[in-house]
Amino acid sequence: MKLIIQVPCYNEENTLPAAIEALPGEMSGVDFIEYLVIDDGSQDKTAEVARRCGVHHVVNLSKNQGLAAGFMAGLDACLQLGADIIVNTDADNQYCGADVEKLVRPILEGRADIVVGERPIDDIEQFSWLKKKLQRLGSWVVRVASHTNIPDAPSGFRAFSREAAMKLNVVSGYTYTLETIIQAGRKNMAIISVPVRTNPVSRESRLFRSMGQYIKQSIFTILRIFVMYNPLSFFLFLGLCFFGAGFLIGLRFLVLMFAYNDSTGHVQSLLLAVALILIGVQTMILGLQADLISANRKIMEDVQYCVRRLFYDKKDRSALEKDTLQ
Ligand SMILES: Nc1nc2c(ncn2[C@@H]2O[C@H](COP(=O)(O)OP(=O)(O)O)[C@@H](O)[C@H]2O)c(=O)[nH]1
Ligand SMILES: [Mg+2]
Repeated sequence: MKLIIQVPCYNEENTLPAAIEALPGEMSGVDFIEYLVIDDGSQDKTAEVARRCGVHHVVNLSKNQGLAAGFMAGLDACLQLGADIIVNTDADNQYCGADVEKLVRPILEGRADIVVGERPIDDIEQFSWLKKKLQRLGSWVVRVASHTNIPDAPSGFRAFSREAAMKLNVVSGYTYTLETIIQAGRKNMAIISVPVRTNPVSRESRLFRSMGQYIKQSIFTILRIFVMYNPLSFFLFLGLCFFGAGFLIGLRFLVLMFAYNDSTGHVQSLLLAVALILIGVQTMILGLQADLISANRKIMEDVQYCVRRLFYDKKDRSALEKDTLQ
């Protein structure tokens, strides 16, 4: 059983040593623990510091690609290195390294495919009231969209089984945290949450430079996730709103014309009614098209999973074939 703990990094030379130091070196039920750092085009000495701290693998991305791409590059490397379990943690030592075991245990016991660490958000003094509320709102939207009950969706402290890591796929360039939970829920993976401890915040967030940016990104991400994973209901709802408004305005026109014999004027409202009804119908058709695209996406994801299995488990497969032939 091999556990690889991956740490996505962007200019983390100052906090990385403390984060690595806190990680466990051994664990019951695990034969090997290795650390992997993703150096996402850092301008400082992140990679050098990582090696000095005893990190076993460093994935170098020559240009900064953002956290989601860094996370996926890490997963890819861990799978290639034969990890049975992959843990993701932050380089700012935000999460308590000793709690890695709490994340890994349910996977070792076969109770979960993905385990998300739940931070005591209300007790984190450095998080503003607004940030706490936005995190709660984001988590709620993710719970609704994913049909899971993960209380802390933006948490980056999590563990994945090899099988789960092979099924994941992140489209958003900005964050992987919300999208992966939704995929896990939709693909019927066993995803659970365990409470974890956090350390005091050691520096400002690298992901959000200001509250305005945080709000903008959160709303955009949540909206995008909703449209991406529920296109039919989203566009049908939107289309029905337009259609309903057009219908009511059109009805008013007809009532005025037939019940009150008022056929003068009201051309503007008739035009508005027709335009709204047309927009409504078009939007609903868009929903059907988006639904077809999302069905295609599911097929593509299945194909991608098969390709990954063939690619990553080639060695296991040839061993298996040898066994069967003998
Ligand atoms: N690969 C990659 N990782 C990043 C980037 N920006 C931040 N990170 C890493 O993502 C993790 C979370 O960042 P952090 O600033 O602590 O965000 P917060 O905890 O959500 O406020 C840390 O390990 C960062 O080094 C980036 O552009 N690329
Ligand atoms: Mg952090």
